[in-house]
Amino acid sequence: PTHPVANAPVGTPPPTVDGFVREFLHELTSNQGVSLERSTVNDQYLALAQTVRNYLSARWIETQKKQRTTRPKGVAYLSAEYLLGRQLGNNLLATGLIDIAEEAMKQCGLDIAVLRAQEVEPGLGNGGLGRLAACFVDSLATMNVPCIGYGLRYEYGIFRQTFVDGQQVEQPDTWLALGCPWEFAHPEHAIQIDFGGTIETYVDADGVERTRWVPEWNVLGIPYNYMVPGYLNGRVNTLRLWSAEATKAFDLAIFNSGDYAQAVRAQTFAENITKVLYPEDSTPQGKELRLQQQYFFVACSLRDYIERVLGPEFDLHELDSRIIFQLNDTHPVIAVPELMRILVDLKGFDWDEAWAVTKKCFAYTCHTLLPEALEVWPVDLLGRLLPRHLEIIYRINEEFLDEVREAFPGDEMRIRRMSIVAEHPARAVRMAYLATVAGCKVNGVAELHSQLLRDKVLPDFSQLWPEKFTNVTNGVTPRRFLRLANRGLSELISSAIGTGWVTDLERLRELEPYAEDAEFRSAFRDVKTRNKAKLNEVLIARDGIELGQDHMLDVMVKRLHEYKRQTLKLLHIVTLYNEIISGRLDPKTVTPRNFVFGAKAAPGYLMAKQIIHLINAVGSTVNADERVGGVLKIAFPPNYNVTLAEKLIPAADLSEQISLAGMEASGTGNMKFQMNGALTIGTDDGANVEIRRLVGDENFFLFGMSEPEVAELQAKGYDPGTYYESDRRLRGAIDLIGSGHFSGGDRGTFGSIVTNLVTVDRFMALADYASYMDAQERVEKAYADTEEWTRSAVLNVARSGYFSSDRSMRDYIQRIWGTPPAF
Ligand code: 26Q
Repeated sequence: PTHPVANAPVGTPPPTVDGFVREFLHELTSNQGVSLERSTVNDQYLALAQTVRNYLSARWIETQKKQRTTRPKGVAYLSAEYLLGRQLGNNLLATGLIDIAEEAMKQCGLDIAVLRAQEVEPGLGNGGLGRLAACFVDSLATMNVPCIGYGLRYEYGIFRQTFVDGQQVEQPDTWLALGCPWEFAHPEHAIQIDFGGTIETYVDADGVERTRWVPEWNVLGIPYNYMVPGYLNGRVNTLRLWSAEATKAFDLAIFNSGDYAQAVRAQTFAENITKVLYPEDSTPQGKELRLQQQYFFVACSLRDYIERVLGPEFDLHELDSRIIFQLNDTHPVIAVPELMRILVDLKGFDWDEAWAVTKKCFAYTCHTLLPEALEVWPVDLLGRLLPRHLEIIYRINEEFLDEVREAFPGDEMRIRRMSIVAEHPARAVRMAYLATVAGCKVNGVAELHSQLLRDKVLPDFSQLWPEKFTNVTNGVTPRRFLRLANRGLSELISSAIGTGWVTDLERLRELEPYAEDAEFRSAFRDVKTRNKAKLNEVLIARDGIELGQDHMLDVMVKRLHEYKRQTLKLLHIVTLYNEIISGRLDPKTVTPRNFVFGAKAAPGYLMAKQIIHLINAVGSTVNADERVGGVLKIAFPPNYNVTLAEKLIPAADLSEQISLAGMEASGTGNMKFQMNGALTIGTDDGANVEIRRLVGDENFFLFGMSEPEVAELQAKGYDPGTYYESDRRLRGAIDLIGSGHFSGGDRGTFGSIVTNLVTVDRFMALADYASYMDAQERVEKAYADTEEWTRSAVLNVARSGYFSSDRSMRDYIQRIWGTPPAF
């Protein structure tokens, strides 16, 4: 093998191809119950996965054994989403078994690529936030930091997107249908979780008045464990996802009443809690089931950590010496009153004691700036589902507001502004405020975002507690998104600077001199060309999509949101098209380009769905128009997911990061593209700011208003109509859409997009249009100079080391967690 094999537990012989073959055939016969000759690809995939799982589980047990003796402080990452992507390739990489497994499969007459393609990725997240959680647990394992990731085992992950007549249609994601070989179910460790009911006060044995919760119903939380292996270091951390089932007690009571059908319904009711991932990633609807999900996983996780990890002997006054709970956005914030309830109601702490502990055990990461994306729970809903928690929140709020009164005497406006409980339009709990009050630290996810968080979203809080606020810029794992997804580039890099970069990405700096090396640049281009060819194969097989040959690959992949401005990208394309068909632009002078989109719209987000329809309509019209001569090709493969990202990103030349400045908290796709040698066309938003600072202006296509300029234009009053009136090309593009040209002559189909753009344009696409078109012209010029472009691309890779999620984890450890690596 060309790669070292992870340290095995003492006494284990090193793996060999023969041994691997034996183990694989054993799994096939004993687990799948089939012979190699009669086995299906799914049997073969499951047996291969099982073989890798066996190898990892030995290390997993070792890791836990060590932890039980050393008792280090660990991280509990609380996240409602983990967008893991396929596991097999990653686990082969982490164990160093890739080459052995490939050879072993070959000896069995199998192609490992076919087996790997059989895996359905666990899509247990919406987008950036869920993928970030997956990158973070990968990095922590690789950096030898003890961590448990806690979350939800949704039976259906993010929906599978299909297009019917260019419109999005959602299908359920049945990721478990063919069996998931990576999970370890532990029904014997089920935890009962209560809901509803009332609270009552009583006098305890010491004559102290106390409160208790008399719940009305409950469910069981069943833990499913997943292994999170570090890269070639023998550590295997745990991801523990909870699945809801009906409790026996619940069933029995109803069975005893003789109503069998009702009892079965009760079961369904319980199982509903983890049935499906909510596909909204902004403007959360205050859905009761969503709150049930949040409390369910958080209550399971706290109980699990306190009772099973720490055990009954542990003195909970010292809780912060053993754990920090990192809140991935506000989704798990109900953990704060839950910990208070455990300490006060169940463990007999007095309030102040409990609050002192709680405040040290939580830290909060915010991932948004959009006001409508801030989670708020109506008081009546919270009171119905979690009456005791609501009461605890009220008390936290009272004491907090007393503190504000003391700091700002007489400032009643401020007190009303800062209250955790909003009074208008309806009484509701502001989860971000609760998280900020309870958290020992609050962080944004890129420098600009953290600044805006302090200044615009939580200004009163940052005045009160300036030292609470910090930044940790996001990162992505170089194992999955470079080493695994781009084997060609990885090998080229390693041939130049060795393999150390995989766990120390700043070493990519050593590539800088190679940007000046014509031979290296040529090899670099060959890698891109091969990645493009592989992408073409995938798109043909997957969707029957044929891209243009020898075209620039321009990619915009991310959730569909108006603030991300897929419409601005469309206006660029439609402008080029309109200029060509009206004879003002000779297609022979246009740089041939493939424009690839990938985007899911939340099912209830109508404008987003219309934009998807428009992208598809423009695509089929432009692709079929002979006047274009094939220089513009638009592709919108459905169901963009982690698996497709791993194919698209390594092939890309140009990365589109074009959100309105001040709207994208960070972006993480932007980092993956840079790492794979795409150049960015982008606004000064989110982590683009840091990307540009690192690669330099000459290696980045900046356009558009800055955040302060956006704020200024907003303040003086924005009128998109003036841009429409005064810019001929812009007007031409918008009018072409409005004319029905892309909708069989029907002006109504995209009428609301056009009207919205010209009259409202909340995210100011028209204001940035001219600047974007300019930047695209600079892109064309730059791309024409192949050697210069490659030089820039190499420098982009060389300067991407900062965006490793290993660095993000170091920053969290230093600035927030105080957890030393446990070597
Ligand atoms: C909340 C309540 C109810 C239903 C759904 C939700 C919900 C679910 C998911 C709200 C938000 C999300 C996801 C947000 C998200 O992905 N944000 C992105 O996080 C990335 C990682 O920090 C950033 O890079 C992106 O800029 C940010 O948009």
